[in-house]
Amino acid sequence: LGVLAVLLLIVILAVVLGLTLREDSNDLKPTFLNRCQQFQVKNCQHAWEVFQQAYVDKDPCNVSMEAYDPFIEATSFTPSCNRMMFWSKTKDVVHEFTEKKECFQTLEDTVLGSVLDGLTWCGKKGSSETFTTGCPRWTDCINNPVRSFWNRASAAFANVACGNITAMLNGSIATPFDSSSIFASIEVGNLKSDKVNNLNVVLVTQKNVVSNCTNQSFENLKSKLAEGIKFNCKEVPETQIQECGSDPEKACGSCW
Ligand code: AVW
Repeated sequence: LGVLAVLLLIVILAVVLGLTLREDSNDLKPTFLNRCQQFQVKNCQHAWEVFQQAYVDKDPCNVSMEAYDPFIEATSFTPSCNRMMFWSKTKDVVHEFTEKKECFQTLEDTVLGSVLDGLTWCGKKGSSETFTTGCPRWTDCINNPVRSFWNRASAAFANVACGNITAMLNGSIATPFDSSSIFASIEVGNLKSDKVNNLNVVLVTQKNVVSNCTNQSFENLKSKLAEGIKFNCKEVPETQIQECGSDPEKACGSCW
């Protein structure tokens, strides 16, 4: 009887472990739903189904930005004017800051960006499943499901931007406004002059300053901005941003 009990225990452990591993290898749906439920969204299950329709049963190198239109509509968000934060090549510093201080909101802090931040997914022709491994990487092909999603979501975020908006760019690289980035190729061109007054660039500098606000790439930025949107730029040390984020006494407007 003792041996039987031990065998039974082993079988149960194996089944539990197997199920856990299975969920780990394909965990997009639970992650999506968990993150979605952190926001006041009425129907996250519906959002998941609309999202999936963009890429399931499709060649993973042939998913267009437009395929996500129904999902973008289903998760429509109200923009917080004067608080919208864009970024390029500053992912860590910007999110560390917006997580600590509620002053600004990036796309990844909204439900639309939050549910998919850091994840990889794709479909396959002839299958109704979502895969999280074996998917094309960012540059493997242009029309991959992840890249098309971020392009589409970024266009939507920029389209509704309003008031004074901020962009954290990287002063430790030679071209802070890089024309191949999403910020340069999608977001700036989608800003509407009847809604956006100012674009305030915060150029994040480290000990080794490579670029300042007179950088040539900002001429390119200004030429891409719709007429009527004013451009400002300020060089701000990364340490100052980190300190301001950690100091609860410091008001949002006085960080830089
Ligand atoms: P970024 P963006 N391989 O820092 O302006 C893999 O250049 O483009 O900023 N992943 C990549 C690659 C690549 N070659 N290029 C970009 N990525 C992914 C949405 C990667 O996850 C917000 F609203 C990287 O961390 C911002 O204003 C991320 O794209 C704007 O778009 C950002 O690349 C930031 O896009």
